[in-house]
Amino acid sequence: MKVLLISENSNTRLVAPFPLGLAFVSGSLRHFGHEVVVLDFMFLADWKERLRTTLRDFRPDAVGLSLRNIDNQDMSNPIFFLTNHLDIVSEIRRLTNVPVIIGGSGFNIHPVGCLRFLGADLGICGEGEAALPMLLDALQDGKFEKVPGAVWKKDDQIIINDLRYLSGDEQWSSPAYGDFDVTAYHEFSSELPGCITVQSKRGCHMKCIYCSTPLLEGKHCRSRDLHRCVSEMVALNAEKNIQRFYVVDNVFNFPLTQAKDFCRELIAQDLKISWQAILNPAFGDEELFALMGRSGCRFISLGNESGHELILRNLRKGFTLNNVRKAARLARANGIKYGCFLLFGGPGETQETVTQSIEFVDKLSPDLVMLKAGIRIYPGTQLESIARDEGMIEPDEDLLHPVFYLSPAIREWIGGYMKDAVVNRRNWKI
Ligand code: B12
Ligand code: SF4
Repeated sequence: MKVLLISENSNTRLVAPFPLGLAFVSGSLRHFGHEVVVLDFMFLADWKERLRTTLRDFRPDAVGLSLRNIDNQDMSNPIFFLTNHLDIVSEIRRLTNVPVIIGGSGFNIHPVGCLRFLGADLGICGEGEAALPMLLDALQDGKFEKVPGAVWKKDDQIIINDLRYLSGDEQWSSPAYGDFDVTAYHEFSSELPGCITVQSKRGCHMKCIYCSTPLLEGKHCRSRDLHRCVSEMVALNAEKNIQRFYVVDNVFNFPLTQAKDFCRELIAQDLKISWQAILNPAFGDEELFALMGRSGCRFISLGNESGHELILRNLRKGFTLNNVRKAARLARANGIKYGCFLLFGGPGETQETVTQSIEFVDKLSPDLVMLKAGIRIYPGTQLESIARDEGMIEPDEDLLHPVFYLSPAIREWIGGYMKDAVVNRRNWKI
């Protein structure tokens, strides 16, 4: 089949994120023998014109649209991106009547709400590599019930099929980096320097109360073939001179052996590159940090969210302040810069826990600190149950539009406090 794949994201806040998910999907469709054209809106001056000419020239049998962000997760200035996505779907509809299939990390947050809001035909919730080719087959016979993660309409109802996770490397083809302008992503500097993303595993076994990732990617880590993953970096470096990489794994340092093997693979290649990743301070020993430093890791996000033990427990982060201190010390000792992200306002947060968090992070002296107040409530999470039990959200609220949990004890005070906190602290941002 001829499939047009579209990456809608043109948000460059913090960074222009490389659309890795769509690159995986594109690689897989090609593997299954489909003809693919990719349209990436990130750097396009006039997406409407490009969409029009591509649909006219390519004449696809289906359009796959990848939605990365449905909102900006920012309570102080919430932006709901689905309104822009609706413009895109409407424009596709105006130009062609082939099926429009939606997927992507934003879509996964609220598949039914997104499908209804956008008036699209079909979607895939979860991983698209195996499911999209199956959905394309089902377009012929209408047997959507067989497609894992398919989101489809039956009479007036929207049905979501059970997800199935990719298990072996034979199902998990390499991302089609060549379908995208990797150089443009690499050279584009926003608040953070440009980089190209890679992924060595999916899933997360942690239980953070506000996070929907384990519901979508599964509660167990599934590792890719590390040699293949590193080979992708080698090829990007050799062919496109890509030097900065971002490992998007939810928790790079778990399982520990897999993280060490990834570093060893990189060291064996002796590349002149740098990379960064998101770590959970609970895991990691001296050997891991030494290997990370030797293999070119130059920045980690410590993902600590709070600097107060009670709040870490309430958020079920699974680590302690001592773990954070140790991770920061080992990072520093191995030439790795580190950033902390403080997410204020969770259950039990008070003015005292906020100020103690700030004092804790001050002592760590990170290279970057980001502050945010209010936790986006995602459907199906424990935070949703807490917010409902506390009457913080209306019974009929479906959480498609951004709704935030903010502890009443800091509601009036936190905005001004955060503004003051960043004034005299270098590298601190809201
Ligand atoms: C790494 C990451 C970042 C990094 C990005 C670094 C970089 N250079 O790219 C940083 C920290 C900078 C970041 C920033 C932000 N992020 Co972020 N990020 C992630 C994270 C952890 C991984 C994304 C990723 O690359 N995944 C790997 C790929 C392979 O997976 P995937 O994209 O989901 O693709 C699969 C499926 O979705 C599907 N699929 C994808 N496209 C398509 C298309 C079709 C047609 C089909 C059928 C299937 C399909 O198949 C793919 C392969 O299996 C996700 C959480 C998560 N676990 O998904 C959040 C996530 C994407 N981020 C999110 C958000 C909100 C943001 C920010 C807005 C936060 C902020 N307030 O600043 C910014 C926005 C940045 C921007 N300019 O757009 C949200 C988006 C949902 C939402 N609320 O709208 C997520 C889902 C986190 C969450 N649960 O809230 N992020
Ligand atoms: S460690 Fe990260 S991905 Fe895993 S549950 Fe917590 S916030 Fe989500």
